[in-house]
Amino acid sequence: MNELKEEMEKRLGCGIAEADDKSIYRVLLAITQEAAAKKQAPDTGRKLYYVSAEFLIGKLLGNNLINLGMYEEVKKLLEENGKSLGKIEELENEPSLGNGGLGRLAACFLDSIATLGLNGDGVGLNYHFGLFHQDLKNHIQNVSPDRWITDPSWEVDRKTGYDIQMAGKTYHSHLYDIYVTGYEGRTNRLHLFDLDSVDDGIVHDGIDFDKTAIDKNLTLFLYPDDSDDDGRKLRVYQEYFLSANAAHLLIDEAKAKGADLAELDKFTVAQINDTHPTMLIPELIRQLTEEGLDFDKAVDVVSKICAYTNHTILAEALEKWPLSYLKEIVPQLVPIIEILDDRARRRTDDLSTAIIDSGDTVHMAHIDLHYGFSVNGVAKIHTHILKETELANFSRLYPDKFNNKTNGITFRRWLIECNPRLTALLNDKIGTGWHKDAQELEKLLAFADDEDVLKAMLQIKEQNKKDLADVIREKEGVELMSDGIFDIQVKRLHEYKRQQMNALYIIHKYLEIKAGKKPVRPLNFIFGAKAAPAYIIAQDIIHLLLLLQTIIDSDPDVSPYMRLVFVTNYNVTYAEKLIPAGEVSEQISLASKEASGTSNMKFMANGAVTLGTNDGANVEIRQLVGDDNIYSFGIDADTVIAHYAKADYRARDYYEKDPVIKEAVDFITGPQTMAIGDPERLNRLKNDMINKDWFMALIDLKDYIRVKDQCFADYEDRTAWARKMLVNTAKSGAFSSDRTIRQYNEEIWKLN
Ligand code: 26Q
Repeated sequence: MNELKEEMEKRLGCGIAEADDKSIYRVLLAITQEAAAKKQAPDTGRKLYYVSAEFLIGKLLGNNLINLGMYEEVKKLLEENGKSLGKIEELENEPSLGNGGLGRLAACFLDSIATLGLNGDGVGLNYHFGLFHQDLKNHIQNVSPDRWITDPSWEVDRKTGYDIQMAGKTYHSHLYDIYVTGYEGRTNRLHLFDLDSVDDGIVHDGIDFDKTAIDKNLTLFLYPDDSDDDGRKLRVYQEYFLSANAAHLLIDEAKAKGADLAELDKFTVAQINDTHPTMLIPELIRQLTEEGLDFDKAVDVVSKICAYTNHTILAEALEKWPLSYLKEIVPQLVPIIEILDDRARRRTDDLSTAIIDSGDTVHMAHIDLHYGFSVNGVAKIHTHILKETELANFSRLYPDKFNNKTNGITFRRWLIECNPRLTALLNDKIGTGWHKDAQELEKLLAFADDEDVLKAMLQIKEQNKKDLADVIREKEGVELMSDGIFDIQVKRLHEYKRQQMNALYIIHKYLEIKAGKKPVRPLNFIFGAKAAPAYIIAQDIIHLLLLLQTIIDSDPDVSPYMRLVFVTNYNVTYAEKLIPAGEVSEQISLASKEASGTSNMKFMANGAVTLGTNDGANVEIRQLVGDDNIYSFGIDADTVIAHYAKADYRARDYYEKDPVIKEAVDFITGPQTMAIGDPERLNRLKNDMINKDWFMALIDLKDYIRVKDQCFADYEDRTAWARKMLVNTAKSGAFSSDRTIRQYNEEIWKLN
């Protein structure tokens, strides 16, 4: 303690009590960086490269202090000097270098790789603007750029880079590293490639910019999911820039270890995170042939190095590029991709597995599937659907490549850091072994009938709810009812995730209250979500939710019994405040559509009870906790898939035949919403629900209402509810990303 105090004061040039928060942040950042640097380990043996277009790492100070074992000491020292570590942490901008689940998963994986002491780095892009900033005015989402890099920065300038050829021009990349600290483990790196000529000044009108000035915009923005056509070529530039830099880096590092490139697989393994870095495969082949390997040998060795993770079965999210784009931007890859296509065609008569189809479209996933040595889904049901349905043609061809790796989360950030109260209780009751072996959380089951522990769990939740209510009062100007239930749905806004179905439930409750049927306890419905700017129906759903917030708030008959708040700019930092306060975790995607979900795991660990469909990792949560400790509803994945196959789902039948459904849907364009909302948006949304409803919200609505009502009723038996909370936390260890990473390593990477 004294040592730390002296060190800080020396750097501050004054006493801690006299220093301002900004200076303290600067000094803590420097001390943390030095401590992290000391824990780097030599690059020996095989090394993993986790190549991803997204790393949603979140703020680093608190997380690094915890992982380096310095958090408590720093916190105490600051407190003694009248300073708050929490306040100082707020000074850091969140690096939002990801859209959602896929990017956050990559960040949890880096934490676990370092914690387990594995030799593995991340490779990504140094976007100047992370995921856009959202604000909500006039019941509409407005977006603005999120400039996150500030001085001081966590980035270490490596003062090195590579020449990358695109569209006949040479671009010189510039590498920055961020240290990745393991929990009581080693320090690895996240390598982020950038381009010096990128110009932040070309952004205008929100997040618009000239999409053709590649030298100025290449690494300017993280691409929002489902973005518009205009940016598609820029996306190809970004993907090649990422892949080519990754290829250079891993070849260079292998050479530095004295590798014979013909045996590169002995030194290197690359995990391709979704199709975004798929060009790594042809580019590695290209670079290896430039290094003197013959083509067949290059194909052979690359096929032993690259493994692919699939994160979605939504057809529209599987990347396909017109061959003409690739001819324009990466002509050097086209002959290679053509040969790869030709060879793949010789392996089978099945034209559906071709890389370049008859319309000259390049199917990126098909490159991974033919030339990767492993293909994994991210939850049992997801992998099953990939094998049996979406990728059945490939699993017949390559049955041994397919494997499942159910996603996980790091308990360091998603329990120790975000929920200190529950952490203290757990440490007290079952020790601290769970920090590194989350399965030890099962020890908590011994307290399932211990009244004191159950009471403590309820009390902690109450306190966390009050904390969240304070945050929401300050940030959103909304007063939640802390004595009521906190029901939370936070995730990207997408039709398949069905925030619109949750909205229909809320309308139904509103109408019940108006008709005199009051809930026994106040209900707080909390939403957080960003919608891709070009995704119109998603914007319409946000509009509806914001209108409902206003309507409920201004209705004195209803507002004493329920509240709705849509929080602004949902991100990792906000999630860390929301998740510890969650009581009902809304995981209501249409069965078969959510590959895994990971917020379901975070809520579970923090003692929320899942209200969910049999989709993604919800299925595994249900198996673990048992039917008494989860609320499941809705049609199953097989039924959904059969409806799509037969094209026999007609939303209108549900709307017309069931007065409860009709009443809720009609409310969307009723007088109350139309008086304050945008008729075009509301009409479009209602028409879509009746005439299309591609994600079948109306099929599941009645069952959802029934089970959600049951869930709220059961909440009244406080002891029984506390036991559900306890079982959820106790069983959540199965979803530690340490477990996931151990499985990746044992079955795919085989690092020594
Ligand atoms: C594609 C083309 C052009 C521009 C953007 C994109 C793009 C960007 C992001 C496509 C997809 C994404 C993100 C996908 C994603 O986050 N998937 C989620 O991955 C999680 C981790 O495996 C799962 O838990 C979620 O179920 C899955 O939705």
